[in-house]
Amino acid sequence: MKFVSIIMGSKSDYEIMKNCSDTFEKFNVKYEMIISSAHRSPTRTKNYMKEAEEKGAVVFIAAAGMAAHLAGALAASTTKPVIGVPMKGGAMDGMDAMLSTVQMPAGMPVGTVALGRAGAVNAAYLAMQILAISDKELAVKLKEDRIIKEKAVEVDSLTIEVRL
Ligand code: RP5
Repeated sequence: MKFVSIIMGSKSDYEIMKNCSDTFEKFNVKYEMIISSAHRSPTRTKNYMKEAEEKGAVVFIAAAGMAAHLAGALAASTTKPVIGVPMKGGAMDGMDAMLSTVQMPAGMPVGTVALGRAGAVNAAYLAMQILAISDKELAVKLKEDRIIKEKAVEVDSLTIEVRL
């Protein structure tokens, strides 16, 4: 069973990361979601990651704020793709998490997405695009979703459009 694993550093990350799991629900993609911290529960994080890989996790999504080391810590112990979602909050409102997540050393990638809701949603889309390489049905769903989004732009425009 292939699935995506979502790990967040704190319950305070859940409100944003629900946008990630909701996106998987919308596309009927299997996922697991847990809270585990690189700093507060390093053993739980390490053990979960090993178990998840054994069970079939093919992509990991890690969300953390402040000195955000969760995605990097996961990337250190797997060659599966790791997507990092920096969380807003703290004294620097996410700039610290964004730099901590994105600035990985060469050879240890973390695909870092945006801060906030867009990042949580895009983490799911990026994971699905990875899965869709070997899942034709999902690839079709993602293409259909793009068409829906494109049409929505035109529909939205029509409600306010002014042209000469
Ligand atoms: C990080 O510290 C968590 O991912 C969270 O974004 C941030 C603050 O955590 P809490 O103090 O709200 O639990 O590890």
